[in-house]
Amino acid sequence: MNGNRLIAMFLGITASVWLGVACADAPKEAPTQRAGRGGAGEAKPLERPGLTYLGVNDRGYQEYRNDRSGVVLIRIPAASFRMGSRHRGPEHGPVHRVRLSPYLIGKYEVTREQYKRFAAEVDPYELPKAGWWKPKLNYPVVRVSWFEARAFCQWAGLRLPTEAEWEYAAGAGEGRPYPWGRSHPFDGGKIRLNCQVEDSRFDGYIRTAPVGSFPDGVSTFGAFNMLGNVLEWCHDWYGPDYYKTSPKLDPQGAEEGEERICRGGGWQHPPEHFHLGQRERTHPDTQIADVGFRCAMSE
Ligand SMILES: [Ca+2]
Repeated sequence: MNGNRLIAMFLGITASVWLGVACADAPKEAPTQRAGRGGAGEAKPLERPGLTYLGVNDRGYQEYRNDRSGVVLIRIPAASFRMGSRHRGPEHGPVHRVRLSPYLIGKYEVTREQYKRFAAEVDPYELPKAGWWKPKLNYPVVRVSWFEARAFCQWAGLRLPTEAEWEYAAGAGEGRPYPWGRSHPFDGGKIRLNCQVEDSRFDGYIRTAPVGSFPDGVSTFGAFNMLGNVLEWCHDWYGPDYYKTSPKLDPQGAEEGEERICRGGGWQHPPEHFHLGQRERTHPDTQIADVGFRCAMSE
């Protein structure tokens, strides 16, 4: 399976340093670097046909339901952050500043139930067989190509996230290796992601896990399974030098290419594989057992 997949991994830490300048009249509080935290929760809710406002989540961000698909979306404020990794080879850098317009991103990976709803309405799509095991409908859909993932999103009135949107939704631009912070995925007796270890039942699941599993691994914005469970297709073509030339505002990926970006690592990867700066890529026709997707939309 790994033979037909070209994977680039990058482990590294994107350190961003905030420099404050003290002066006599300045407030004593340490400035926060948690970009946008709570900001979306206080904003006036969006009013869009087919989008139902669900309220503010426990992280302070607004959530919505896409009525056609049932996909739950988190509203992410406009942001400026440092994207990429400086420690894992030239393809994954340079670390560069990116600005994002406000957007919404799936709280969970798209489920088999949601994909089944799409496949029932749109020919010629079918709910893929998971393969040698039979996950329930609340598990992430896998074995879907980039084209199938895009077709689902278009049916729902949504789209795939860009790589930049994915990275910011996962890490909030805080320069840390994991959505939850800096602790190793298994520190403190917790298991924060679904991955592959020698004892395949260690994290409770031999293969994929239901979406919304591993609540200790949730992101700043309240998104689940950004790392682990299934890799997630992004919109972008992969280009080895793209980070050197990408536009600062809302980068969309290379103009052309042979592989599409997917992010976040999957259940077949070992714990040391996971890092928010890690990029992976594969041919858009690929249908494999650890690649799924989540949706996004522009605000
Ligand atoms: Ca995932």
